[in-house]
Amino acid sequence: MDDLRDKYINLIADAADEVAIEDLRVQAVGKKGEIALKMRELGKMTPEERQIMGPKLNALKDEINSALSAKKTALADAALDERLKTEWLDVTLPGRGRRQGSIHPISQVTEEVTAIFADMGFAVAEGPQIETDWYNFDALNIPGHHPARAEMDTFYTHRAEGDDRPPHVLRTHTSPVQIRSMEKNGAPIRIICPGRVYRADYDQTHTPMFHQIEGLALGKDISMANLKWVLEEFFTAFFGTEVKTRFRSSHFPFVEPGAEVDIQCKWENGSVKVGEGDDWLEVLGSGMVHPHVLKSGGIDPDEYQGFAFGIGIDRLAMLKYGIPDLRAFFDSDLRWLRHYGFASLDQPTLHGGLVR
Ligand code: 2U9
Repeated sequence: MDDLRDKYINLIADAADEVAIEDLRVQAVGKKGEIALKMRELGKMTPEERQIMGPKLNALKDEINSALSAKKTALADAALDERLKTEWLDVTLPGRGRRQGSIHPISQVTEEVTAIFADMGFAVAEGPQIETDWYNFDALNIPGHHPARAEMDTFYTHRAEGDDRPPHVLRTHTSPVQIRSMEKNGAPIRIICPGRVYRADYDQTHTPMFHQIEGLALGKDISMANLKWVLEEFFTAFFGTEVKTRFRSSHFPFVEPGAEVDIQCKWENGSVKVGEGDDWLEVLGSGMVHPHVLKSGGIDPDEYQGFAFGIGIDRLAMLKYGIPDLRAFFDSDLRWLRHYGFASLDQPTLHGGLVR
């Protein structure tokens, strides 16, 4: 019994890993292990011998089991110590930088412009980019023969052969949105319509897709004076400095009278500064909505009248943020986007300030 005990206690002490411990367990105290064999021999003994040997064998079995489990714990602890020595990390190291996207100047300026007009009570309206020729032209007092249709370099969709219906167009301005809004909500109304528009033109100052914001305010007592106040209020908030405007009489089929609007500026070393000097820069078209257009939108021109205006977002962005070439806006060049883009958590707002 003592030999058996010494043998297993020594073997357990020398075991190198958990596999060896398991082998020893099977060999010593398993169902067919050495202790079990000895237990079987009890049957051949006299009752007196059995009374002595039985408890001794049980005690030996308990002792070996305890030694096995103590060694198992010691081995697991040692393995953990070993892992902790090699597998560690320095939580004080700086993190790996993640590349962040940026807000495109057009999105930025659209947000700025809508915030300013929202403050003056204008809601935002949107509509489809593919329009019928009625919404894009006829409803806006531009009939089929009108030269303005040709001047707009319109993109037409294709009709199947034998289909004589007029083709759809890519909207050349966001004005159809205002017609749809008039139809849907009637007057009074105060909306701005930002969005993409399309004209077949491409050079340093024109891209076939660009962005406009148009505004419409209809009521029973709205005049050009209101238009002038709203626009001056807008430019002053947008450029962060008092901006004078100059209205020049002009013609657009959808307004009567019509006016082009210039803002006060100064040229300095080839770049333009808004809100100072005595030069003028044309930025906007506007006027009192033509009675034909009001009728197209289902509004009685004897009851309501109001103003409308249109402005290019891309041009506004170039002016405010000193961006030289319009075409680069749509090249998706990451270097350009990083340079001219805005941090998503650093968006100018009306309350936080629109100008840095
Ligand atoms: C309705 C009635 C009238 C919107 C107007 C202009 C004049 C205009 C240009 C400015 C720069 C287009 O992006 S641009 O090239 N826009 O000159 N826009 S009046 O008149 C409307 C619109 C909708 C129902």
